[in-house]
Amino acid sequence: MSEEETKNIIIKDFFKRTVILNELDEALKFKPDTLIGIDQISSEKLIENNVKNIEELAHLSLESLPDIKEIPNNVLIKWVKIAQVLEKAIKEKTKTHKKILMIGLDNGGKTSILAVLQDKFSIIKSLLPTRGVKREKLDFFGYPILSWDLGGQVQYREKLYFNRPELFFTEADLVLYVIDTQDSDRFAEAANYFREVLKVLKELNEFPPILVVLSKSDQDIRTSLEWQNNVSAIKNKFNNIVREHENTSIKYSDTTIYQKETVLQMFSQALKTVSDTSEIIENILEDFTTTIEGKASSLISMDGLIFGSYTSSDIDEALLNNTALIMQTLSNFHNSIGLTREPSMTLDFPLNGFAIRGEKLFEYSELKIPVYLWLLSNNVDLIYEKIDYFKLQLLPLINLFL
Ligand SMILES: Nc1nc2c(ncn2[C@@H]2O[C@H](COP(=O)(O)OP(=O)(O)OP(=O)(O)O)[C@@H](O)[C@H]2O)c(=O)[nH]1
Ligand SMILES: [Mg+2]
Repeated sequence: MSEEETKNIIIKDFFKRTVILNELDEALKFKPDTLIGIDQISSEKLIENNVKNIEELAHLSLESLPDIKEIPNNVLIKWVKIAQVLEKAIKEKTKTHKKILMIGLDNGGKTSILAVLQDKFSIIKSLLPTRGVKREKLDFFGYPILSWDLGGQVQYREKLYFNRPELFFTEADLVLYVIDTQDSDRFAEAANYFREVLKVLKELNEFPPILVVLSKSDQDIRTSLEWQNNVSAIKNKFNNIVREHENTSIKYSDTTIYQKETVLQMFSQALKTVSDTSEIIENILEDFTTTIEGKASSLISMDGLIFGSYTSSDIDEALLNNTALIMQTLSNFHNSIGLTREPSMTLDFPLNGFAIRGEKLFEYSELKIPVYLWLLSNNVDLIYEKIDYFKLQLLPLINLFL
C-alpha cells in the first residue's frame, strides 16, 4: 500500500461511516458532526458560533474558546485537539522518522536498554562499549523510529560530539539521558556531561524533551537505603542543573534490563511526550473510566507501548500497567506456541475486591499489532457497555500517535 493510501485509511477512521471522503483536502471543509464523537446538535451550536467546519474548529484558540452553553469546555477542548491533529495529518505529506538520542556516560546501560527493547536479550552479555555513534532504525511499536546511541567513552564525548555538535544534537525529537544508579562514584561526572549537553542544545537552539533514565534499578536493590539515597542524590544534582536553564524541564524514569516491562514503561512515558495524540487518548480514557466507574484504564499495544493511561491513583496505574504488560508477555508466549490469541483476558483478585480485564480493540499499522484496552475495576463487565463507542474514537488516534 502506498503512503498516500495508508494515510487515506487512517484519516477515514476519524469520520462517521456515512461520510464519503474522496479528496483528503476537502475533509477539512466538512461540518463538525461528520467527525466521530460530535453529535448533530453540538455541531449546529458550533456553526451558530461561526465554527462552520473542521478547519475552523482546529483554528480555535484554546485560550479563548467560545462559551457555548450546550458544550462543556473540556469536551470542546478535546474536539479542537482532534481537529488539529487531523489538519496536521492531512497537510503533512510524509511521515518522517522520529529521532531519539541516547546519551550518558560509558557503561551506563544505553545499548543494553535498546537491546531489551528489541528482545535481543542474548547479545547483552557480550556487548562491548559503543564506538562512536550507532544509528539504528527500530522495528518495534509499528512506528518509524531512528535511535542514535552515542557511545559514552570520554574520547567520543570530548573529541567527537562537542567538536561537531551540529552533527549529533540537532533535530532530536527526544533525548534519553541514561545514568547508572548504582555507580555513585560517577554521579558528578554524569551531571557534568549532562550540563554540557544542555549547554550545547541551547547553543544550537534545540529544546527536545528530555527523560532522565535511572538505569540499573534492579529489583533486589530498589528497597535498599543506598539505592534510594543514590536516586535522591541524582535528582538533586540534575534538578539544580535544569534550574540554570530556561525552556528546559526533565522527567525521570527507572529501568532495569532484568524486567522488560520497566524498559517498556520508560519508553512509553518518553514517547508520550513526543506524541501528537497521547493527550487526547488520555482524555478519552478518562471519559471512559469515569463513565463505567472503573479505577484505572490503559491502552497498550501487544508489543508493550502504553499509548495512555487514566487513573486517580498512581498505585492503581502501576498495578494495572504492570499486570497488563505481564499478561501480554504471557499472551505472546501462548501465541508463539500456536495457541489462539484470546480477545479478552481477565484476572480476578477477590480478596482485594477488584479484577483486571484486557479487551482487544483493534490491530494497527502494517504490522497488525493488536491493541488491548485494560481496565481495573470492581465490575469489569461494565467494560462492554461503552466499549464500542470509545473504540471508534481511539482507533484513528492510535494510528497518528507518532
Ligand atoms: N545490573 C544491571 N546491569 C546493567 C543494566 N543495564 C546494563 N547493565 C550492564 O552495564 C554494562 C554496560 O552496559 P552498556 O549497555 O554497554 O552501556 P552503554 O551505556 O551502552 O556504554 P557505552 O556504549 O560505553 O556508552 C553491561 O555490562 C551491562 O550488562 C541493568 O539494568 N542492571
Ligand atoms: Mg553502548
